[in-house]
Amino acid sequence: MSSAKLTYFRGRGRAETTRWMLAANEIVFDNIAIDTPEQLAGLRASGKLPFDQMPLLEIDGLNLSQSSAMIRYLARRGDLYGKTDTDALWCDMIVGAAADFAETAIQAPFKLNVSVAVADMEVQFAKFGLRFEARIVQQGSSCCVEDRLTFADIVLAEALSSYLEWCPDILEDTPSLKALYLKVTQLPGIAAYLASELRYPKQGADYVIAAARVLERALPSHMPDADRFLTKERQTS
Ligand SMILES: N[C@@H](CCC(=O)N[C@@H](CS)C(=O)NCC(=O)O)C(=O)O
Repeated sequence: MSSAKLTYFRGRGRAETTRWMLAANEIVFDNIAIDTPEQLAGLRASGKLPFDQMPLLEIDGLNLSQSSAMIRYLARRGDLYGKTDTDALWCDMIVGAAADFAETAIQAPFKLNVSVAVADMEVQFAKFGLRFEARIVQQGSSCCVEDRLTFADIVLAEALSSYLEWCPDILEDTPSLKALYLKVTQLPGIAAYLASELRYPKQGADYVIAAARVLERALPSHMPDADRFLTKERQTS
């Protein structure tokens, strides 16, 4: 049985699509949480981060950087990239759109309040949701590409899972998108992952604070003591 290590903050963020892809492939993995600037410095000093950024996926003797590369590696490994070059192109286009769509959910906990976050997500759903729905209807299946499960379905379902946490009724008028979401979340590997301790909870202020602490960055300006993690030099410059 293959196993992997995924190093990131103690939360979903930009590591979550990779977790879903590992789960879809039924690859056993551990979350390695980075909680302090010192741990991040140690990780950077290890030479495993070619661009000094997390997440890091250690698998098959490789150190993978860039979440977009990780999900494609796992898609090829699990035969989840479609059958033809045209299928693969559609996977890439849908995954690109899903990443734009998901970004609003990733940014939600950084927003001024829940109303602002939900309003932003509704706008983004109006832009992308109906187009995803039309694409699935056109395939005549509950898949994004032909009638075959691909990583486009998995990455899209991951984004939808966050939207649903903020806007529980959002899929009520898009039955095909809802069917895709249900199909993916019922895959054995994904269902087991979602029920496990590996799945971090919905992201909130705790995650925003933890990431700012590790990166020694300012918090969003509406949060109290927003500069608390900035080093002295950065506070005065
Ligand atoms: N495109 C990259 C973005 C990675 C990224 O921005 N990582 C952040 C944490 S979420 C980071 O490590 N920032 C520190 C830095 O850029 O130096 C990916 O998706 O993996």
